[in-house]
Amino acid sequence: MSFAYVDDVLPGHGSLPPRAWYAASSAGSLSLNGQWRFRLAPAVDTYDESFAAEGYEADGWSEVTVPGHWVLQGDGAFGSPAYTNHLYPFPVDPPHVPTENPTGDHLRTFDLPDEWPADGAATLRFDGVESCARVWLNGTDIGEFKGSRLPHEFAVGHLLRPAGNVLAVRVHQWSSGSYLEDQDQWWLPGIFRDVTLLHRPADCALDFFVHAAYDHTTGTGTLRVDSDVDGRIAVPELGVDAATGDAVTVPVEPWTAETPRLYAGTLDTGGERVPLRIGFRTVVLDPADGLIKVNGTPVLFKGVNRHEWHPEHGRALDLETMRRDVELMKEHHINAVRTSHYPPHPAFLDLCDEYGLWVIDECDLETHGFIEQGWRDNPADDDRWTPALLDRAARMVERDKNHPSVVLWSLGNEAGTGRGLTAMAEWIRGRDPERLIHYEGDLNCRDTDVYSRMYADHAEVERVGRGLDGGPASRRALPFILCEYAHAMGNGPGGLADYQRLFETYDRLQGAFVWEWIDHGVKDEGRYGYAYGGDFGEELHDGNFVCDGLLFPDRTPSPGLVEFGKVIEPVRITVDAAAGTVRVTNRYDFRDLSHLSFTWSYEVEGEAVEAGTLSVPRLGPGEAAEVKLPPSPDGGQWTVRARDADGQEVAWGQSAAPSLPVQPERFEERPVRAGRLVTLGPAAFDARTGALRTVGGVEVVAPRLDVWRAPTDNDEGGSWQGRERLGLQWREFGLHRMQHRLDGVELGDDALTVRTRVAPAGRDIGLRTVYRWTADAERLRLTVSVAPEGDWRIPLPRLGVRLGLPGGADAVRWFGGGPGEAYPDTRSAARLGVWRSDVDALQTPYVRPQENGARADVRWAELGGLRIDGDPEFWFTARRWTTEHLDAAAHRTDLVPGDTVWVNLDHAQQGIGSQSCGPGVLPQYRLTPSPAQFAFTFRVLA
Ligand code: IPT
Repeated sequence: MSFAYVDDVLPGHGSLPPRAWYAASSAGSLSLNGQWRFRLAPAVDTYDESFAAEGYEADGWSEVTVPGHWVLQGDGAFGSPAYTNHLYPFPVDPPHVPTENPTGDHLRTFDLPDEWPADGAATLRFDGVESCARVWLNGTDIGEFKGSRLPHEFAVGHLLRPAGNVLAVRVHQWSSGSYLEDQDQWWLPGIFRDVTLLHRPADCALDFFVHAAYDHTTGTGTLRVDSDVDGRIAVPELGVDAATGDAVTVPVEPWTAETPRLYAGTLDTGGERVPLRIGFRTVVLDPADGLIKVNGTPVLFKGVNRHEWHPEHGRALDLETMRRDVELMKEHHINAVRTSHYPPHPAFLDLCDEYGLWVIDECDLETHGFIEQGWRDNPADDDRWTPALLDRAARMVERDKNHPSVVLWSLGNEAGTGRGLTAMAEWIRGRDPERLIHYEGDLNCRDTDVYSRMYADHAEVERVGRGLDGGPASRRALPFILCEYAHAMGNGPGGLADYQRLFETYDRLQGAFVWEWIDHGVKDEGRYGYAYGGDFGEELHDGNFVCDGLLFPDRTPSPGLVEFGKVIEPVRITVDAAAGTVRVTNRYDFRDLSHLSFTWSYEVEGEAVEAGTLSVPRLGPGEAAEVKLPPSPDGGQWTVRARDADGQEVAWGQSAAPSLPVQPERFEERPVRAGRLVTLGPAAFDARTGALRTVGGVEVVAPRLDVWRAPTDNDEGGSWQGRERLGLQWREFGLHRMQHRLDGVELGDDALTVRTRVAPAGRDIGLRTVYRWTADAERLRLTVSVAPEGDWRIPLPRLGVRLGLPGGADAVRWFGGGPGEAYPDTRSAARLGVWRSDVDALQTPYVRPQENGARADVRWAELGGLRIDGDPEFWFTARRWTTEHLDAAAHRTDLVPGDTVWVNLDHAQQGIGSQSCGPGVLPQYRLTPSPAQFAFTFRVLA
């Protein structure tokens, strides 16, 4: 037995040269997906190779589903997933891997279908196996391979027989390839993409390269299909019927992500007809202005980083899940995807062609763990590894080259710098000079066509936009993108709108990709809800850093996605109520607005009183127009919406909120002492403490000052960051254990005044807090005055009061921002209106529980029989557990409803930022302690 291939730096032996992938053709194929016999061994050499021989009886073997990861099957009997961000989960000694190398032997038998032609050739294709596989067919060793998220094909025709074929695949979790696959994700071994047997008739297609350029100056497309096997190309709709290798120029409609026009065609090589979907487009880096242009027009990427994820199946995604991703992206106006950090299932790119998304296709290469040793021994800078790197580059480019959606090739992620990367770039340029090259890890941009960064803060991005970024001159000539920004871990990301303003202001900034699309939570209904790093007892792990997406693991959009969708909406609608006008700006790069219809509504107190349609001139990309609104009385608010032909809202805008009605101070009831109580209007208080007991008969847990929130992942900040980490500092200052000292309860003529000082043990900082209660016969008003004392060097998490209502409180109605959660720097999607919900639905179920669920700009809220009016507007939060419970919870299942509904009425909130892996909260969203006064009026609902 030889296992030298496992830690051999070379990529493999026996496979066919890589070539274009296509979903189907006239040639027959047989899916080998399904149930396979399976046996797991703790080491490469636990079992010999006899299982691959014909006639082997797999007695006592288990089964797994292919495609799939064995660690996600067998209820824990086949090991567990393990999560690390960048640390290798084994000793770093390239190219060696541990003796304890889980090895899964897979076996299946198959018969050829009756209609399978008797003549010869066939190819066995693996679309993805992690991380190293050795393959036998009918007892013959046909080769072995590495490169987990890349296809590998073998010629097997000579080995096939009509029935009883035995396919044996031995998969090793760890191999030299693991050193090249150190992406921030779960380690998930297995045959996780399709296995297919392809009939290869005589004169079948081999590899072919569809070149479909668009000339925007003439409106023509030029098609040339280079094919290893000569044949004919037909595109009936264009009247094209040409030989392979010949160029044909015809008038066409171009392909863009906004207008994904595809032409159906075929490649016919005599023995095989391959359907083509041709999109004509030309991508260049324009030397005149240093911008990435498609069909002559600069593009702005409004992108996401997409890992493949399914909460039960890991990276084994079915077509419906891929389609769901694309549909959700389109619904939220996302126009670009970086396939972080490996080529996706090839069918995903078909969907990108069809629905329209710009794609940065990224190679399956990351060596991030070498950063721990200052990049010494980095495979990306070691000639011995270069063949493996080139193999990966070729497998990606050859597989995906016929997709119009792919506009940039990315060499990989976080692989340092080095000769191997340069070799990849040179090879790619030679093979496909019609696309651009991306790589972020080299600040000198030696191999790339774009200056790409991750997590740069707003100020730096602005400097780059202005061309003040310094660096090598060659880099200054390049366009800029953020291949990662706005780390969407937990609550957030904050600051998206502020970034978008920069991207729209400076041409050189060609957009950005949110990190990342989906939380990689592993479904674990009973125990955790969703598991994250550490939940499987991993030796090394990075906790919930694996849950940092815009979608929850079950693909429910998080508030972050709703915010992102609003920030990047393709039409900007700005309503000026005073001028009676609305300004409509077309923010598409290619489309006019003729597919949209516009309506207005005029709302008073959040309810529409009048509505109508708005006629907006046909605006081309980048154009804007001012449109008159009908005359209206004062005091209301305008909402203008744009909808597509299906009635889907594509954009909206509101006029500035009308000012709050001034409440005349007619709260003249007198507080009266009655035994242990003080009564005041509809309320009763504890006479000793001044604490509110009841209002209009409703028992309450008295409101008192609250500054604490369960720190968000962005409050906590990344451990490696030198930045101010607020979650830690807040605890250090004791903001989670503030003490409330009572300094006096005073009964005045028309007010009950309670004087306090709120401060943490061990510190001299504090908040002088005065509660002034006034009332009329029905209404009770609380005015809170806060004055900070001492040297507050940190912002407050929040500033407001918390009170408790009886647990029966459920239905909620409010007039304010909604329908979803919002914080100072995540509030673009909140629109003013009257909203209804219930307490459970107000919660945002972050995989690791943390502060969530605030509603912005609330003017009044009704809950538990009470109506609360704010003066001024407030942030409203209600939950069935306390902030302390929320703070202590590690998983959703730790949150157990109690018998009180806790309500926070906040005058202010600290922003969210994106410091879980990026910049913190911008200065304008910081809650700096300063004197404040705010009021709430309570009354019982009839
Ligand atoms: C960056 C990685 O490219 C990405 O894979 C992911 O780990 C992300 O961070 C954080 O979630 S690397 C960053 C530590 C600079």
